[in-house]
Amino acid sequence: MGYEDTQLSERAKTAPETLTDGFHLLIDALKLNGIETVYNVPGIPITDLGRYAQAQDMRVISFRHEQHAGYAASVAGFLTKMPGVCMTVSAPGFMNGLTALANATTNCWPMILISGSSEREIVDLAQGDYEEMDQLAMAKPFCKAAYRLTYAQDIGIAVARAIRSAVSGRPGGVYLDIPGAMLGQIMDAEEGQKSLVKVIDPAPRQSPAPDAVARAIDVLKSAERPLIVLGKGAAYDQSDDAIRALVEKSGYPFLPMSMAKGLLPDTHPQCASAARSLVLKDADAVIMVGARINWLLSHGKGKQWGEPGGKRFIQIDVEAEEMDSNVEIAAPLVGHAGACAEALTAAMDGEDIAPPKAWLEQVREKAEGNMAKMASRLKNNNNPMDYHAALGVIKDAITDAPDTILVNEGANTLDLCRSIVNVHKPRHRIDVGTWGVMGIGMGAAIAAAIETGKQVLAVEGDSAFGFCGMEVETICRYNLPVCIVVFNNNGIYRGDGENWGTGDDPATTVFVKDARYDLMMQAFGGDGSTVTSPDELKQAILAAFESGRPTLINAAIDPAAGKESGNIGNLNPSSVVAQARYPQAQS
Ligand code: ADP
Ligand code: TZD
Ligand code: MG
Repeated sequence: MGYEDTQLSERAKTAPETLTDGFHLLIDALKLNGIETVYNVPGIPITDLGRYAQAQDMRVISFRHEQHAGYAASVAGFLTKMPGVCMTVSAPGFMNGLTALANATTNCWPMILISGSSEREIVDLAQGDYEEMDQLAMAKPFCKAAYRLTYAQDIGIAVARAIRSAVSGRPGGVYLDIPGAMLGQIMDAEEGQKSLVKVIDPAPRQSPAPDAVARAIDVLKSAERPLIVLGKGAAYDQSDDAIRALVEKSGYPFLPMSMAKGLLPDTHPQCASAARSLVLKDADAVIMVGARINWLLSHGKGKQWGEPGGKRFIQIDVEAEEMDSNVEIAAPLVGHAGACAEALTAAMDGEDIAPPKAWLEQVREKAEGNMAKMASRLKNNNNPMDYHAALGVIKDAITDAPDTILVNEGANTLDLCRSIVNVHKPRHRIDVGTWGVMGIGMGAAIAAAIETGKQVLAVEGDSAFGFCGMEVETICRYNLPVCIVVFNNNGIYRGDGENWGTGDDPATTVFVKDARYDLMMQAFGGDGSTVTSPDELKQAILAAFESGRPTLINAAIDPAAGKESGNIGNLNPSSVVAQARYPQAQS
């Protein structure tokens, strides 16, 4: 190495154009594989990496905090089926990005966190380098795969490996550690070019075996009350036509999980969202498509699911290990959602799998009844405005502009928006995902705007927004068509909580009353307004869609309208002791 280094250093003085370096090889490797956008926060040792990437015509979106850059990268992964890339500085920046990497892995979204790091020889001897941390070891439990680069000549293969790890099989987060000095290593430009690797077929399509498909058909033949549940893995697969064909050919009612809403329009006649309790309880055969039977579905057990053992499951998932995770799977179909859906649809030909009419009628009747009940609540003119009235306006706005990408987080703001606001197109709803994480909203909104160029409407609880609110500056800086509606009920779940002790501190769940979140947007040159009625909200959203400008609408919501923890209050631990001590405690 020593001899070569001297030679290259000599050449660097006289003919630098014949050389390349770690910075440029990394950029070239990403671009060669179709990655054109990076979400980052600059600093040592990656500031110049971002500059050079921009100079090489990559889109480099700089955030105010790495967590949101990371969330943006993960959402880009969900929307595009290519890993979203986030770049961070060492130790604290890396750790800020790690939450997003873990969240991406939990959601099965492909993402690569590239982080600068300190020199290994100093880290390994714990000699106290600038922002020292053994990042590779730290990252491993939080992602699907983690790699470290030591030599610039390995960048090509490492980036290829990272991309393949992120998108193949069950997608997830990948960590790529780049010690600062590696970026500065130089090598012959031609050799460097040759060292790059273009990933061929990064996520090879997996199809189920014919006998597995036949087993699934057998389950359907004996089903009286079949149901299809669509999850965000199905939405991710981008095989929208195959999923639609499965649903429509079978004629079965379908239930979309929150981010699968829009895969088929929520207004589709077979959509059973408004009869959710009924279909979960009474179905006797359930086809799960890219949806885990996890806490979001009560683990497939309990009252919600009716008689124990009363159901047989067919599960379509790219991850074989997912089968039998919570309940017995009668017919596992391991493969990509589209490939499995196609195989299952084709195998239905000539088989008696049609759903009994009585079941379809029962579901339809229930759904229509529930929708009618809801419709009247959405048109109320209560003062102060409640969630239902405000969401009625949002529902109409999305129906009139179905290309809008809806981002949604909060507790009541999330649960009510999910059930009230219809989504009409695949991958047009992004929310808190499997963890129910707060603070994903601005990263998601920015990624949605950058990756699709579409109008984004982010419906945010005031607490949820607080986790990521500083990114309104990022939205203004890049002049993105993002309209944020903050459902401002003065707090977490409700704005009327009280201190249960004798002190003067506010309750743990309340914020400054009647805060003006709209002024935050104005501070950076965007449009902001406060609204207190459904009509004002409607006008403000229309104006934002019309202008396409960064907008924040501070929507005052009745502080007493929300429920503790929204729809999942039952998950709060409780004790008889606590209930005896605090009469205010909810049982
Ligand atoms: P939801 O929260 O919408 O119910 P989950 O995140 O629980 O969905 O489940 C997504 C499932 O989809 C995961 O088990 C994952 O392995 C699977 N998955 C991811 N991508 C694909 C794909 N392309 N085809 C089939 N399954 C997939
Ligand atoms: N921290 C993180 C990262 N994720 C979380 N889910 C929470 C904390 C706990 N949490 C929820 O689960 S919802 C929520 C918190 C803090 C905020 C709810 O308040 P909101 O919505 O203002 O966003 P509503 O409309 O007032 O219910
Ligand atoms: Mg709130």
